[in-house]
Amino acid sequence: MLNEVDKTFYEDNGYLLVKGVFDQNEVEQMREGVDGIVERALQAKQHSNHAWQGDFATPEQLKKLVLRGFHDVQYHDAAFLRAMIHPRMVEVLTGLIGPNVQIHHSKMLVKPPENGAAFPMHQDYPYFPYKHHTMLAASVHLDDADEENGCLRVIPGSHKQGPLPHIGTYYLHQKEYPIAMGTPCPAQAGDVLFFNYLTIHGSDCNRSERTRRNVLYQYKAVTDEAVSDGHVNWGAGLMVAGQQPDFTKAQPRFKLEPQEG
Ligand SMILES: O=C(O)CCC(=O)C(=O)O
Repeated sequence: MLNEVDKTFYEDNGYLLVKGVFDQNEVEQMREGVDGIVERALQAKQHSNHAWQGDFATPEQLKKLVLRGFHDVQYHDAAFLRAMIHPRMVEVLTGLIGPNVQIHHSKMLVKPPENGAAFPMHQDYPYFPYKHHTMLAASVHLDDADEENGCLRVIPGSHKQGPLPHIGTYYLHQKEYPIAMGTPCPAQAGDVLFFNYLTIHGSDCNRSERTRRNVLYQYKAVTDEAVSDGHVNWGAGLMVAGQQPDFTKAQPRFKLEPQEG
């Protein structure tokens, strides 16, 4: 599925759109998965708005914007575990990262019609910095996305600048990096946009009458080591492709403690 041209494109630009990684049936299972999580969150009264805050929009605009987002979706629905280790996904991952690949975490995001929240331009690096920068996002499209419903945007080649100083809640200064500066990456349901965690990216509000649903997986090379990681997740380090070459590192770096209830 991945040829040398694709690999060179990713190396040069820091992103790659791969068409049709998931078929209609797989997309449908994930849509049901996302809708089920939102419904169960509502029942559990954990349906809060996850729209990013900051000075990239006026306080009035921010009040209206809505984002439904939850982490580690493979613990909610098996469709997301199947997608995480899907042979077509793994084929691309091994082409871009190398033979030994681990999951770091996953999340889903739903931008509802008309007021689906924007993501100011940022790198993912500050959230979970690693030494060798192998981390990449695989954003699985569950709906067709275009500029109108707030598709992802990237700044091609920006990963080559290395880590950049981010402000406050981890986004880049919007005067220097307005969302409009990003190249829109329209995609269809079933397509996956792969982008390195140093690639500057973001997305505009959903101004359409259509929902935009995505599931995003972060993967890394097994040999890449955390500089620091505030992003502790169940399941981080599961092998998605190849082997863990160091027996002593197969255990999570985190201590598990039982919780009340
Ligand atoms: O999918 C999007 O619109 C942006 C997601 C994003 O930037 C992120 O989760 O870091």
